[in-house]
Amino acid sequence: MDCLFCKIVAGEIPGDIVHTTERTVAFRDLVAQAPTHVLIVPRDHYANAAELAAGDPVASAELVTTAAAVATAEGYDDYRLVFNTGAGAGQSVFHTHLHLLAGRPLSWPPG
Ligand code: DGP
Repeated sequence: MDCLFCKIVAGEIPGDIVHTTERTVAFRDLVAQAPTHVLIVPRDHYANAAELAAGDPVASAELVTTAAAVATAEGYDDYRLVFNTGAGAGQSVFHTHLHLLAGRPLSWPPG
């Protein structure tokens, strides 16, 4: 399967990896939208958050606990977690990824 994030997980292409767990890998977003912008992905390929939650609920929960650990490690109590699902909502890579954004004021609603 030609999947960018599978290749980062496998070490086939470089990623700025900041944290790993049994089921997840966290690496910095190439197009950072905040001082901390990290993507947390499952090691296994699922197209989106709902498919991951249905197929591997333990890994799904681990995305969130990994994001919290990264936020804490970077010194943030306040942060935003985002799953874009579908091209119309801004998803461009179809391997589940949780965006962790922190380090600047985050307005609501998002754009
Ligand atoms: P989304 O638009 O929600 O599918 O998020 C995909 C993110 O992936 C986007 O914020 C940019 C990031 N991205 C795209 N290509 C690469 C890459 O090669 N390396 C890294 N680290 N991030 C990437």
